[in-house]
Amino acid sequence: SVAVEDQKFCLKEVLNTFKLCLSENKEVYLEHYVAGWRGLIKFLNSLGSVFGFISKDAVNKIQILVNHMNDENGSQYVTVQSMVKYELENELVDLTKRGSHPESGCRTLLRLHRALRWLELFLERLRTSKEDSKTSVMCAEAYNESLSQHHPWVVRKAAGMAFCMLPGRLSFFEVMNVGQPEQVVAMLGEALPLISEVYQITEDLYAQHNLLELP
Ligand code: 1Q0
Repeated sequence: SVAVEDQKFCLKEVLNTFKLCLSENKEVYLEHYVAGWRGLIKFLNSLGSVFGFISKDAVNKIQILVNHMNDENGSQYVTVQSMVKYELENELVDLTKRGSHPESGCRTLLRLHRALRWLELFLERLRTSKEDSKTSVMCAEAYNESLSQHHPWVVRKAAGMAFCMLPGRLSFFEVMNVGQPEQVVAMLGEALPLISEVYQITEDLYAQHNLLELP
């Protein structure tokens, strides 16, 4: 039925949300950014409960952003650019150490932004992988090159153990629900430039405002 189909992860769907993320003047819409992550979390959840601690944190971060979007100042949370401007101008961000704004949009989005770099690296590896490539290795390499630098030892350890539980390349491709491996590779080739662009625009914005190390 339609309802069941809706529950199923579909890479194309995620691709579409990342397409919607960028406005004409290259601002990042929070609504679609969040929707993109929702789709990815759906995928993660379908891989099993060992990834629960990861999806739980991601869901929590998304919820913080959605709450900002829904509260009375929601109109300031339309794009990442407007969010950054609003929170900085109104001193709603803890800049050097954790204080009275532990759930600022800026620090919360930064965590997802760093994870987006992991995703970019991982998907690029998947795209260029060979039949005998191991998803766990590709995932760990991508993680070590990006997100792991922001995680304490215990988290790195737990993440490393979870990666070992990833399904093999072919079943991984099947869960993406796109079709034959060649089609998955083609779609990844289409998705990656979009994800990279969203990442780079956010990265530049955060760098420009000195927000890349928010506590
Ligand atoms: C497929 C395997 C997924 C592996 C995801 C790699 C990320 C590992 C991260 C593990 C850490 C999670 C525990 C919590 C960490 C927090 O301390 C940390 C910092 O936040 P804070 O508030 O303490 O300062 N949080 C984070 O770093 C955010 C991590 C968010 C990770 C979101 C991952 C969503 C995964 C999506 C799966 C995508 C599958 C890719 C293939 C799909 C094809 C398009």
